[in-house]
Amino acid sequence: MSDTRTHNTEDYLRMYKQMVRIRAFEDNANQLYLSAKMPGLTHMYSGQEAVAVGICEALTDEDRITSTHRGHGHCVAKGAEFKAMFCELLGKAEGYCRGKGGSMHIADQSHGNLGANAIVGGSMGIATGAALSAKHLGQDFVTVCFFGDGATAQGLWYEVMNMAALWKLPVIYACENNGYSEYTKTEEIAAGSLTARAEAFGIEAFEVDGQDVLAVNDLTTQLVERCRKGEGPFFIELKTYRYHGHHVGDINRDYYRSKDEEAEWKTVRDPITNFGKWLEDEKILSADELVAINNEIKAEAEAAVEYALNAPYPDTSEVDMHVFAGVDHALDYLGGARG
Ligand SMILES: Cc1ncc(C[n+]2csc(CCOP(=O)(O)OP(=O)(O)O)c2C)c(N)n1
Ligand SMILES: [Mg+2]
Repeated sequence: MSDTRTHNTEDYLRMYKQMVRIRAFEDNANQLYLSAKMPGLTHMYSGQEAVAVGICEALTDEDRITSTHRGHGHCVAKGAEFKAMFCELLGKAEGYCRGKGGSMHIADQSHGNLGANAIVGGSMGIATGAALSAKHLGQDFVTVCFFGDGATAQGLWYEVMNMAALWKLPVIYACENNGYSEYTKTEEIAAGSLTARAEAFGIEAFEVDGQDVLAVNDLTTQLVERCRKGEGPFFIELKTYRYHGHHVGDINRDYYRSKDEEAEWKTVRDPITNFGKWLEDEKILSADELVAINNEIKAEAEAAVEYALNAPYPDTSEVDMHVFAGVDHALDYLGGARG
């Protein structure tokens, strides 16, 4: 673990807890899906916790993020509550999007989370637009755009990087390179280095170990401060790994990645175990305290699942609520032809 910035015990504790909370959330979401209690599809964030937590810990509630199809970790790290998240996954009325978004479309505006997006690369324009609006309105919030390595194949990224660099927008493009796009290794589809692509637009680019929460946090803190001074945009490539298959039902992963590779990331490179060990070595937390935190969070997640399972579905009268910008807009859009 690298720790070049001064954190206090509270900071360390919050970062550790947030990583454990993401893992606990995903373990429960996985179980819900496997026991056929959850509709739709979901993509687990387990293994990538240090990225979301290291980055979001450097942001305020006013700072914005945009997220991806693998976005539960971003939501939790940016302050979302378990109950409303599980309700959203289960299509319940108390979900963040009143149950209409599901796993891949959670937004939480109260914490600056502009939303996840099932369209790979889809949030790049939204993040850049948010940064453009901040600049024009003289607001000093920063936007972090999370996306995967596969999304760097989308033409939109090159369009928004050009604009962001020209107009010096306060946006950080954070690429979570987990080594795979669905079932294909990144090195089989991406020529050259990702940082060089950002540098071609004159954007300062960085690579960081995405399993080291302190390294991620340290770098992001510096870049957020620089963004606020008008020195953005920036690009960060975070090397990480997803523990599950591409999605929860992906049973083919034995064919595209080896068990040895998986085992190495899940043991010696695990971001939570390593941070826990470091906290113990530095005498910040004892082994017993770490176990107590884990148990407490596990219980919190299980109680939230129970709550969501028993929560009501939205009333059918809400079926077209929040689907369009407004009923008048919807009628215009439909040419007034709604019966
Ligand atoms: C525009 C678009 N093309 C294809 C897909 C299908 N798809 C969903 S996830 C994914 C791979 C994304 O890989 P990456 O960006 O590396 O994210 P990761 O799944 O590894 O987190 C693809 C191709 C999609 N959802 N949207
Ligand atoms: Mg990927």
